[in-house]
Amino acid sequence: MKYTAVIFDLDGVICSTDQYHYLAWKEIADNEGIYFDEEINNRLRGVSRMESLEIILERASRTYTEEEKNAMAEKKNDSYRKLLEQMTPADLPEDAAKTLKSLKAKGIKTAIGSSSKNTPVILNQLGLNDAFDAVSDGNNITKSKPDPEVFRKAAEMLQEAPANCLVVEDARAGVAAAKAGGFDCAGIGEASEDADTAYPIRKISDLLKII
Ligand code: B16
Ligand code: MG
Repeated sequence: MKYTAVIFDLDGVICSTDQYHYLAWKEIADNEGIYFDEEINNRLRGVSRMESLEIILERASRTYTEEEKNAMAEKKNDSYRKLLEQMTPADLPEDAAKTLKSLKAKGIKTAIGSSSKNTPVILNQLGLNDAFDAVSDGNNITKSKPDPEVFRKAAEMLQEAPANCLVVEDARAGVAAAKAGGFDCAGIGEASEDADTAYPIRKISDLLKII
């Protein structure tokens, strides 16, 4: 067996909360008259909330105080949390559910490696509270992707060396984080086109052909 553990990114890999991030940021940008589109949104994947705001503000016509920025980030998070309330276990794609089950049956350890501080809320909404052997997220890191901290902490929790863990990502920042931490990476969506992605995949169950 090439890998003994899989570390999953959350937004854009296990679930489609990336769309909710987009809608919540779009509302903030529109209120301020700041240009924002899907291409800019792609740069926010895997990046922390405050760093995401800084990327959005690159297109702003004025500068914002720290107080204003904190208020905008809080407002975005409130809208985002409201959107998360609609999520139910039915929003867990069947392909992801099936893959998690198969990995467990093969004795492969699984973890979450997400930049999101809302990870516990999302896992709860999806009925995945006890689905992973470890959860490393925005609440236990000081630097977000492309820094490898979130994946290193996940590997530590699993008591596995990075070389034994496969990271699954949808974001270029996440692929860079995996590389910096010494992890091989399977990339889905935009991350499948990244030169540092060892295994481009189309769907999560493609992992079962790699492991
Ligand atoms: P929050 P991931 C990331 O999650 C998202 O991709 C990114 O867009 C977001 O800004 C970040 O979480 C922080 O999220 O505001 O909920 O703390 O892709 O690393 O699972
Ligand atoms: Mg992601």
